[in-house]
Amino acid sequence: MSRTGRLVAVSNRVGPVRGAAAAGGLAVGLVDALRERGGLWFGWSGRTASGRGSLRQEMADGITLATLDLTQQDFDGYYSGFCNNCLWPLMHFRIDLMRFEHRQLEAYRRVNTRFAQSLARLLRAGDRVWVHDYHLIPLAEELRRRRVRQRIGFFLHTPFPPTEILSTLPEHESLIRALFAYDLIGFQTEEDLVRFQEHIRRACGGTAKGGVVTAFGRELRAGAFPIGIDVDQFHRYAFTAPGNREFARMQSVLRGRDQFIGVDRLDYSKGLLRRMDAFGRYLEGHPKAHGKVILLQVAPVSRSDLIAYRSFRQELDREAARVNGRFARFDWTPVHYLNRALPRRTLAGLYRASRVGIVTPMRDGMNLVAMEYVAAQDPADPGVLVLSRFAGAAQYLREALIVNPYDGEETAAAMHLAREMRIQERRRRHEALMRRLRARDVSRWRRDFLAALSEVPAGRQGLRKAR
Ligand code: GDG
Repeated sequence: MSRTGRLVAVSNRVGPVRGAAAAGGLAVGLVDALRERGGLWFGWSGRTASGRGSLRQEMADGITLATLDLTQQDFDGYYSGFCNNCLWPLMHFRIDLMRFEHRQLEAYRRVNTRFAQSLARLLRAGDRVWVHDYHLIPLAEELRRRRVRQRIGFFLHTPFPPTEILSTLPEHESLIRALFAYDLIGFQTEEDLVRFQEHIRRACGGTAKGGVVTAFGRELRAGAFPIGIDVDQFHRYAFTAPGNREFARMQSVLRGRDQFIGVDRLDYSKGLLRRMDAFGRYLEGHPKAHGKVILLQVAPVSRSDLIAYRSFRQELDREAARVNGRFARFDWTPVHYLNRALPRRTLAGLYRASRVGIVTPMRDGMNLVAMEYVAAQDPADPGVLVLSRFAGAAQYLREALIVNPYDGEETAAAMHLAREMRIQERRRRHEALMRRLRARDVSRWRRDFLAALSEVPAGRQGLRKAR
């Protein structure tokens, strides 16, 4: 491995570098890695422009940010269209919501080609390229066409669907084939890795032994690299200003009431409707909790240009209103529901003030909120995490109360159990969960992935023929 080479990260969006804390776990993890050796971060600027525009480069905190604008047409076809309206539902097993249009797939390919054209010119010998997520599956293939020989790794932040689901996507074969231009592919969990290997065996006539996968006359490495958070940093957020001020403020507002908290982008994969329903069931089954418990749901609006998201939001509004209409009293509103994003440190204080963390996605690659909730707790008097078995995080956070979100009664029962749990049991579970968070934190994620990328046997990267 070249110790001198840069790390080149590529993601759909290039996030802010300063105050990256505001942008969520992934940006924090990447920024640290890029800072270590003066890396490059390449991707979309987040802006649309009338023309194609040219590559913009700027320095921030020792990191080179290289960004491109998208045309409105590319934004609609690539980002809103193929990425968010087709691949995202597919990856979350929601083929009922998947909308496929050939011209959107073309826009997806066009943007990936454009990214590759610009990026290829910026690369130096010895660089390691780390591409993120489903937006950029064809990128390596396009780079290889431009004679890029550096090591290129890919990390999928979402789940990898089973072959029956994946094969509903027209042209899925060309996307999977494109993955074989990477040297290393990382998944969130062993389950995702196994589904990928199964697909290669069953649908592509390939082989998968250990981490070595062959198909289409090519070979790559694949592994599970569960993402984590910066545990100590997040804990600090909850216990220092302004997080601790928000905690105190929340406590005085709660006046002894117990708070359940949910924090999710407003997305159908996050299980918000069924969560509201389960909370209603909990209140129905536990009249003594009336007036004493509230559910705070922070759900910043996302992808609101898509119909699936707009109608989902309306349904959720109705469901929250239904629970409130049914149970509220003049001095108590059970569901507090916000569509605004809050600063990260405020969130930390709110997690700390919450007796129960409710993380019940129907399907989720990992779920960082589950980890943040645990990290923000007071070890002397920690809250309890209720976690869906369909979040990747459930593979690791075994001491949470694991539920099946399709079972409203089970979820309601877990809410009750969590609220009633005795302090010794809460401490025991929290301690164990913190050990797990520390063992798989965000720096281990990037260390393990980059080490595995460096260990890919040297050769003609991406052109390695299967033996
Ligand atoms: C994808 C995968 C995978 C949320 N609301 C606010 C806010 N957030 C932050 C959270 C957390 C992040 O956004 C969300 O991360 P998740 O992991 O929960 O979910 P996705 O956004 O769907 O992320 C997922 C992840 O990638 C990483 O690989 O775990 O499975 O779907 O950090 O705190 N942050 C602020 N205000 C909010 O209101 N500041």
